Amino acid sequence: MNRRTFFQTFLIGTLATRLLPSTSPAQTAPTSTGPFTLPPLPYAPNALEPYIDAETMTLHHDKHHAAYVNNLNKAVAPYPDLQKKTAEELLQNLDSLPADIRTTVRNNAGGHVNHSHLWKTLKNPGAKPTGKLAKEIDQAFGSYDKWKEEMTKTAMGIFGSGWAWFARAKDGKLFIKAYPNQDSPVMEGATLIYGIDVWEHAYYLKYRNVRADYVKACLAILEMAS
Ligand code: MN3
Repeated sequence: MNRRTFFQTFLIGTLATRLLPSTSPAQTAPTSTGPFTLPPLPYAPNALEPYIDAETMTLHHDKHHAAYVNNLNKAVAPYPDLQKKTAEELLQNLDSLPADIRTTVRNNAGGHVNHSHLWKTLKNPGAKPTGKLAKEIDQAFGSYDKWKEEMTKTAMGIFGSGWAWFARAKDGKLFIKAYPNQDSPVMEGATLIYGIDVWEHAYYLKYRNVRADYVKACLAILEMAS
């Protein structure tokens, strides 16, 4: 680009910026298009305070979860057949995916599915599970307090980034298990019930390095999807 072209481009760019209304569609359009979409948070970002701060919720949902959705859309963009599948179906059939996108789909479909469930299971104040699920927890873990101990132990035992998941296996059995990165019980055909996200992006602004306090906060606002 020569000097004259540069200034012409600069001038046109400047004029265009000034002429465009501030709410132009170009500025509010989603950053990526594709079959997968970011679900809205089902409450205001400050709804979980003081347990989870509004800034963390906003970044976690609007940036981190959005990035998983965008990356998943980019990964399946060259594959029309895969665009028709749900994120859960992709995760349950990783071996059948083209090798060049397998890891990307594992990480980002996992991130999308895990976070989509997470938002639905947080409520301030949280509530103890009731009904059939409460009875099943007592049978499988001894009591709700024992279940909480097991969740805490699992969440605290994860080295690096990952999740502690409480889920129902294909055979109907309840289990608690640690998963690295964005791996998900959904990969094994299990149904998600409640997860604790121990990636530092989920807590570092408020809790810094003290994961134990964050895990305690999570268990105070949990609302199981039964
Ligand atoms: Mn997260």
